[in-house]
Amino acid sequence: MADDLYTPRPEHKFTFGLWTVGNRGRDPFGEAVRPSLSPTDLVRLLADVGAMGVNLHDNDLVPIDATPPERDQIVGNFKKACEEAGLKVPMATVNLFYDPVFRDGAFTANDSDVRAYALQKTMRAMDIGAELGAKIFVLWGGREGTETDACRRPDEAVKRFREAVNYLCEYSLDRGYGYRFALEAKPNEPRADIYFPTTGAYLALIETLDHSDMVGVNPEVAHEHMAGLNMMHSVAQAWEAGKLFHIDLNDQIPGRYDQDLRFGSANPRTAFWLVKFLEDVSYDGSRHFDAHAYRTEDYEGVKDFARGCMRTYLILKEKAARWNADPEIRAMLAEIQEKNAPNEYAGGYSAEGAASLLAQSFDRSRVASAGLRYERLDQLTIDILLGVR
Ligand code: GLT
Ligand code: MN
Ligand code: MN
Repeated sequence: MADDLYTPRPEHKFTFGLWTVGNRGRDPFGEAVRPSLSPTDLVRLLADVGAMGVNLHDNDLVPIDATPPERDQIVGNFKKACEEAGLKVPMATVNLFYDPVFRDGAFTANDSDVRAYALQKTMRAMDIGAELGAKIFVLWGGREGTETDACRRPDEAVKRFREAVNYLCEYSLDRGYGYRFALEAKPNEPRADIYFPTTGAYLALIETLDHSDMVGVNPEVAHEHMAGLNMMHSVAQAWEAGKLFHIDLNDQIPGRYDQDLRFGSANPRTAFWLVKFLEDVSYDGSRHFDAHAYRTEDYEGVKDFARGCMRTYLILKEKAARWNADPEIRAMLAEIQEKNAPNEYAGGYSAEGAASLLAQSFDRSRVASAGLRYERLDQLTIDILLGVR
């Protein structure tokens, strides 16, 4: 029974990027440690471990210099491999960071030819995604930033980025692709500073777009942690705004380089609150893992890594159900709820309500005298997480 609970099934909507299980372990100080696997081999690997889908950048699949006939053949073969393996392609994205042409950014670069090329490359990536059935298009502006702010004013970068996203929304509408765009923030790395460093920054931008309904966010655990933030809080704000279009699950020790660790492996407690939130609100998008295996692993280890991401998610999902059903926790939550009775300002502002609120006297010392018992509540959480409850 327990094992069955932790077995990934298509309805769990677990997905991985081609670049994640295909990561060869190269880092700034060392060469690749794993041989390169073809995209179709990676699709078979993902089917093997029980994923529902695979996501990709344009150049994870089609080399940047491929001719149109080569591109058609590669995409056709990949589509067939996904169908045979029973894998979906729910999300596509574009690589606007690897090629030297993007060294000063893509949509925000100072050279207008670079900006035009970035748009063209993105439109072609959208064509590939649409052909494979993707409905979510992620934009991660990894190079949209600076080492020196002498090169441009950040407000100019904001304007350029907005113009690009507006253009891409029109392209999707024009082609009838039905995409929803998910903007992914990161505070730094590979640039010293990246524009729109947090999910909150993108949420503010989205409201200024021509087609704001088509654009949401793709928060990543590691990126919010790199900014010292609480991932679940960012996700909850996006959710409340109707903007949680996609999510990148992984892990990260704060204050380090971009680690992209196996989901839940560094901070299982914060991962628990995140999983509990996603399950409590019935988030129905992909649970996408944007992480990679340790450099110590071969492809068996890559499978261990991928299985581990999904297993940890399912364990935490089961712990969340246990937490929600726990009688002592429920009683404590009911007590918290009792204090949440409607009062003078609950129905919104009125002159009479304001007058009555201004006239009210509050017994501050009585309110502040009783302990709130959050220590006990948190320890019950820890007991559940550590498996003694
Ligand atoms: C890159 C980055 C990720 C982004 C990917 C999408 S690529 O690996 O580190 O966080 O989600 O472009
Ligand atoms: Mn990352
Ligand atoms: Mn990511």
